[in-house]
Amino acid sequence: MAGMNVVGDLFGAGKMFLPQVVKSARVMKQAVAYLQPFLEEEKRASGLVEMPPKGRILMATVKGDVHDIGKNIVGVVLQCNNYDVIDLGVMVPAAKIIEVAKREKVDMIGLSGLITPSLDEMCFVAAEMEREGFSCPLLIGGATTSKVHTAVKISPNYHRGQAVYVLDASRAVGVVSNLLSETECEPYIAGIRADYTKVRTAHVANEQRKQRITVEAARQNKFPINWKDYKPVKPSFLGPRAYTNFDLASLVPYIDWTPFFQTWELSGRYPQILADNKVGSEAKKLFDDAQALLKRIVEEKWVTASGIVGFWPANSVGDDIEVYSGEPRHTKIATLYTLRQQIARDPSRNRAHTALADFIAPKETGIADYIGGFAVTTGIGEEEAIEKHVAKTDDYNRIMTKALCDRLAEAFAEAMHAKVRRELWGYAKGEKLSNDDLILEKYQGIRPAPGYPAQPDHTEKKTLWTLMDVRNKAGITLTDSFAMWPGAAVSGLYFSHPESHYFGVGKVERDQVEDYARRKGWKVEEGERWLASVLNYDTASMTKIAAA
Ligand code: B12
Repeated sequence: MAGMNVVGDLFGAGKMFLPQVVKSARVMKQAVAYLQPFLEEEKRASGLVEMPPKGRILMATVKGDVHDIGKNIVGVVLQCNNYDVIDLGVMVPAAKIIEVAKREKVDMIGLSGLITPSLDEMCFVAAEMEREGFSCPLLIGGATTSKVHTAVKISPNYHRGQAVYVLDASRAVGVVSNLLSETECEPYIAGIRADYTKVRTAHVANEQRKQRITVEAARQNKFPINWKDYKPVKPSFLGPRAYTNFDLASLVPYIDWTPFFQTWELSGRYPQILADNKVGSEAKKLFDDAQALLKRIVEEKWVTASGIVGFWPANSVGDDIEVYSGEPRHTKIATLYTLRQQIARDPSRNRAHTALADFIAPKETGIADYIGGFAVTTGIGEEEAIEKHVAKTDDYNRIMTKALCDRLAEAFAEAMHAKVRRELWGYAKGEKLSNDDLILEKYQGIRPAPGYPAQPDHTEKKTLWTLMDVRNKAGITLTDSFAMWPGAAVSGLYFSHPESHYFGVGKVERDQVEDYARRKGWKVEEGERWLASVLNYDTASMTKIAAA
């Protein structure tokens, strides 16, 4: 245990890398598991008292969210530093967090979330902690969280205690030890409060500076495509087609390894990272371990790759995309809703205010255009495989398996997109691109995902699920917050037009939210809830939570 404290200190000081820490934790856990009965016996015989943990921390991925790889990493790092971690797993409702926190008398609560709807849920947990009289610190982490959101939205819901944003695993121990230190805690929290007040002020000033134009004006400046001479390619089939047992081995060449190293906090692009002066040697060991495990996952079929793709006749009507059952286009079977950029720009720069609908031929052109959709996962069997093949004490391989399944999911999306372009839709039959070019997205057409910057509304996944019966045909379900289960999953739309491209909608104004809500059959508050992360204004509902 004392050895682990050294490991923890070295990691905190930037002298050890995350994979080394997690591997050290594995040695410690395995040694402790072996020694436990002897230690107990010795303790009993000699009356020795065990060194108590430095503090007890409850961690949970919030309700509706499924990803826990980052939270697991933080948990291991904290355990290395002799903190007692109670991990409630994923999709944990606020009531359960509150109940366990009270029962276990924890010193701190840590929340994690990957997708934007989780940000609202975190505000709710903070408000519930306030209501229940908690005053312990609340740690906030996960890919979708930020210092600004923690300061502006979460903190004001929790006056009795302090919400603290933690960027990554390497900061976790420093933050926790300050918060639990008798002498440091008060000045540390005072520092955070002062910092967050500044962040809030800067945020308001920043938002006011970023002027938006009306949605009507933005529509007048849509992305211009000359439809006159354009003849869309008809996909080789219409409707959905499932691929329930896709060849795992064929996905491996499509893996983009750079994000894999990011997961392990080793920064640099693959393959250069393997020869990097600072992290190269650790990156190489990590990569070798990953290759060995990946080989087992693929050869022993630890997981099943299951996916579905579909194509439909489609035309745009304003900012909506109408999806039809077939030709002639009499029966509309769905509408896909898109959001439009509203940022005020220098008119001389002549840049459009784009919405995804701009990439589909408008209905009035009479052009027979098409749209595609997909949902893929490589997470079926993941949990079971980890339980079966990896020891409970082996955090390194447990985290590694999850990281590899996530990489395979992204690779599946990439492989399927290539198959769609070259064969299933077939609008780029002669395409020949290297893996590097694929990563650089040098192909024709895009596959934006609900939740990504071009379509920040996660609820749009529901339409895809209905159109393709994704739940039954591909085995992927949606949570209350529209996260996908299994977690290693990606879904989105296919656009084929050569000028279609990725962009960020950015912040939107109330006029567009009202219009979007009306089109989707929502109350405005519902629109504000699902678009919370891209609103250019503060909503009454959030102010209410903050004031509660
Ligand atoms: C890799 C990745 C994926 C992978 C795996 C995700 C994962 N590992 O959880 C896959 C391909 C499966 C994926 C899928 C999706 N993704 Co994704 N993905 C990413 C990406 C590129 C990196 C995330 C990651 O794994 N980081 C590494 C891990 C270790 O970091 P981490 O989870 O953030 O954790 C660290 C810290 O946050 C912190 N931390 C985390 N939790 C906690 C808790 C506490 C208490 C503390 C103290 C600290 C702490 O410490 C951790 C370790 O350092 C991000 C973009 C980015 N750069 O962040 C987008 C991103 C997270 N994805 C996003 C989206 C939208 C999706 C999808 C919805 C897309 C879609 N429609 O298919 C799906 C959702 C999947 C689902 N199941 O529902 C958005 C989310 C924001 C949003 N708009 O909602 C992002 C931000 C991309 C973007 N810019 O839009 N994704």
